[in-house]
Amino acid sequence: MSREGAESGSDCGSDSGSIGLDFAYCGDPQPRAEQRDPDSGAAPDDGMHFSDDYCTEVKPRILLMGLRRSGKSSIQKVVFHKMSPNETLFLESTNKICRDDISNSSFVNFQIWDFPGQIDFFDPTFDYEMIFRGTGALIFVVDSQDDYMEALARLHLTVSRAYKVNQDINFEVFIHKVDGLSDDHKIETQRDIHQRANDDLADASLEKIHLSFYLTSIYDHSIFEAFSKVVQKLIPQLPTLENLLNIFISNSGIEKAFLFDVVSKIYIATDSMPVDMQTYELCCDMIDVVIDISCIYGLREFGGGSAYDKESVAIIKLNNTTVLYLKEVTKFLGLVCFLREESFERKGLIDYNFHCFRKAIHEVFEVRTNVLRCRKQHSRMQRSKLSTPNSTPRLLL
Ligand SMILES: Nc1nc2c(ncn2[C@@H]2O[C@H](COP(=O)(O)OP(=O)(O)O)[C@@H](O)[C@H]2O)c(=O)[nH]1
Ligand SMILES: [Mg+2]
Repeated sequence: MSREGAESGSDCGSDSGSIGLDFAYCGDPQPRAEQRDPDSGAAPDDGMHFSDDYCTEVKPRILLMGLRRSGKSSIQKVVFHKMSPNETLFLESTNKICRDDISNSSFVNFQIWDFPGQIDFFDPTFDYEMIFRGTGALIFVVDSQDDYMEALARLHLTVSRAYKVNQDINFEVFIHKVDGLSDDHKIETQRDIHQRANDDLADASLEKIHLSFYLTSIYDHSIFEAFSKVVQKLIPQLPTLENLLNIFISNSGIEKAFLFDVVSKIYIATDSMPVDMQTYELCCDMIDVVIDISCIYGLREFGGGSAYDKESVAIIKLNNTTVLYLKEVTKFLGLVCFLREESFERKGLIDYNFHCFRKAIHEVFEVRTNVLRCRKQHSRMQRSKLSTPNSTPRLLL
C-alpha cells in the first residue's frame, strides 16, 4: 500500500513521512476539475487506492480557515500527517493559497484550503461559490493566545458569505492554542468569543446560523476529539452506528467502545455513555502502539503487506484491572473497547458479539453502496433516455 496516498494534492511542502501513512488511503476515483491543484495542475488523488466501494461517493468537504498563524497547517499536519506538535514550530508560514486533500478513510474526505492572511479570498477572481457549494463543514480557527478581534471579523465575513451560497454547511469554530491558558481563562475566552460571534450574527440578522465552539490544542487530544465531533456530524449513519455499539457493549460487559478511523485517530462513533477524555486518550495511544509495533515487526519482507489489516488485533492489560481490546472492523475502521479484567474472562462471548457487530457494520455500509450503485444506474438510464442516437438531447415533457 502506498505511502504517498496521504500527501496527494498538497503543494505546501512534504510531511513527516510517518508510519500511519502506510495504510490504504482512498479518494475520489475521478478528481473533479475544480479539485485540481491551482498551482501545479496535478490531480490531487494521483497514485491512490480506490479499492473500497464506499469511496465512490462524492463526500462533503471540510474546509479549514482562519487568520495567518492561527494554527491551521499545524492542525492538519498533526491530525492527518502524524507530525509531532513540537515539529509544527518549524512549519513555514503559507504565503500562497495552499490546498491539501485528505482522503484517508471511507468517511473522512476533505480538502484543507489554507489562506495566507494577506490574500483576500473574496477577490472577484476567486470562485468562493464553487468552494462553499461542495462543503460539508467549515472549521474556522481562532488563535486564543492572540488578540482575536480581527479573527472574529473574518469569521463573520466568512460565515455569512458561505451561508449565502450553502445553508447546509456546519460552522465549527476552533478556539485554538488553549494550552497556553489557565482553566478559568479558557472558559472566559470561550464565553467571550461565543458571545461576540453570535452578537455579530444577530446584528446582521443572521441568527439562524449556528456556530459550534470547541477548545482545542495540538498539544493534547482535544484537537482529535474536536475533529471527531466535526466528522461525526457528516456521517448519516451515525445513529445506527451508535445503536450497534450500544447493543454490543451492553451484551459484552464492555464499559466503553470507540469506532476509530485508524489513520487519523478520529472516532467516527461511540456508544451513548459519556466520553471520558482519559479513556479516549488511552484508546488513541493504543492505536499508536499497535501500528508502531506492526510497522516495525509485522510487515513482510521488503515492506510487503499492511500495518493494519483483517488480522489486526491487540489486547493491552493495564495495572489498574482494565483491559484495552482492539480489533479490525473494516479496512479503515477499528474498534477499541475499554473493559474490566473480570469481563474479559468471557472473551469468547465478546468475540462472538464482535463477530455479529462487524457483520452488522458491513451490512450498514453495503446498504449505502447499493443505494449509490442504484443511483448511478438510474442516472445513467436517465441520460441515455434523454439522448437520441445522434446524441441530440430530447426535451422532457
Ligand atoms: N501553543 C500552541 N501553539 C500552536 C498550536 N497550534 C499551532 N501552534 C503554533 O502556531 C504557529 C503557527 O502555526 P501554523 O500552523 O503555521 O499557522 P497557519 O498560518 O494558520 O497555518 C506555529 O508556530 C505552531 O507551532 C497549539 O495548539 N498550541
Ligand atoms: Mg499555514
